[in-house]
Amino acid sequence: MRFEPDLLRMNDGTAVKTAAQMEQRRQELLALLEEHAYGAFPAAVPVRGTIVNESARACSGDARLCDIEIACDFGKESFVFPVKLFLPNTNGKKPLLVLINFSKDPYCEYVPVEEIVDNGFALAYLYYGDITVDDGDFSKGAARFFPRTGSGRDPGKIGIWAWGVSRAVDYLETLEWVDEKRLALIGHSRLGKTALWCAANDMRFQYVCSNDSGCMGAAYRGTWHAGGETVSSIARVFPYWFCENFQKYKEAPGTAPFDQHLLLACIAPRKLLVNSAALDAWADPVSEQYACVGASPAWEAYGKRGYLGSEKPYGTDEGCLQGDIAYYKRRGVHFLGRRDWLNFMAFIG
Ligand code: GTR
Repeated sequence: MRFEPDLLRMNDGTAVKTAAQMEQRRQELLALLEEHAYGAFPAAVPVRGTIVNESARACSGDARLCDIEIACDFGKESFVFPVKLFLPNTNGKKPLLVLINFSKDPYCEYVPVEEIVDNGFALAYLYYGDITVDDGDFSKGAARFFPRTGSGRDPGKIGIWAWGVSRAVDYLETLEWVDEKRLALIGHSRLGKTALWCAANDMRFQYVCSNDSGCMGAAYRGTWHAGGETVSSIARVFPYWFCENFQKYKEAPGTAPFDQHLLLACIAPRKLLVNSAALDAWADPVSEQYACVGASPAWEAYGKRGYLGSEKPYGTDEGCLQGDIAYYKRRGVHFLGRRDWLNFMAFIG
């Protein structure tokens, strides 16, 4: 199968053959996605983290729950947002799962906190609304620190949520128990799109798990299936998730100079798991699988294993967790559930 645009062709036409060339190509892809889709990734600022509250009772006493405030320094003003950290009472380095989620409360239907802790993982929990609101208002939360310039490439909300995740990691990565080789980012749906864009830019994440991220997440548009979300629809309904330039593709989606295998390729050479749900036609599971096939050459160019799964669409509760880019289709609907987490934890190991 041929994937367009050609991942392994540099802007000047040179074929990518080496890891060094792939790294250069990765920079071109990030620039392309900034310009046409997500907007410029907002710059880092100095960050301070403070534990403001601590409980030893989390998960029946198997974990400490730390309420952390992340203060981002914008000169005269700071932007402060909370992170909740579940830290298992085990010795030594621990893998850290960073989750950006929809609920203020981590004890919600999407997060099996006890099971995560029982498996030895620490969990850093961010509520996306604490970074900025999910609408077209750019005067609230972190968004107000990134004034709109009218350049067409001002970050959309996905870019601003992603920036918040990276600022939390500025603090979290300083904690001495963090196993930086197993620092992972997880997001579901629009926050799966956010996780992909964040990790594409933030090389500290060694693992990324996108769950049901769909259109403008992990779904390759060149293989769109009936019932799936389209660029025209997402640009119309959620214009503020993206930069203004993205609006050009609302009427002419076929002219967009990028597709989602290029976003996945920006995660290489690190490890990526694309998780889908069989009954989630809107996120187009089959096209999510194809995007993994299409992105695989980026891993291979880095000398990694790439995608080792099937090219034929998987059935329900099937996939391949081997390889550095993995895909799995679980049974059920659009949801971030226990079985998704079991996959993430098996993948990260
Ligand atoms: C839908 C949107 C999808 C997906 C989802 C979600 O309405 O069309 O792209 O992001 O929301 O985030 O739950």
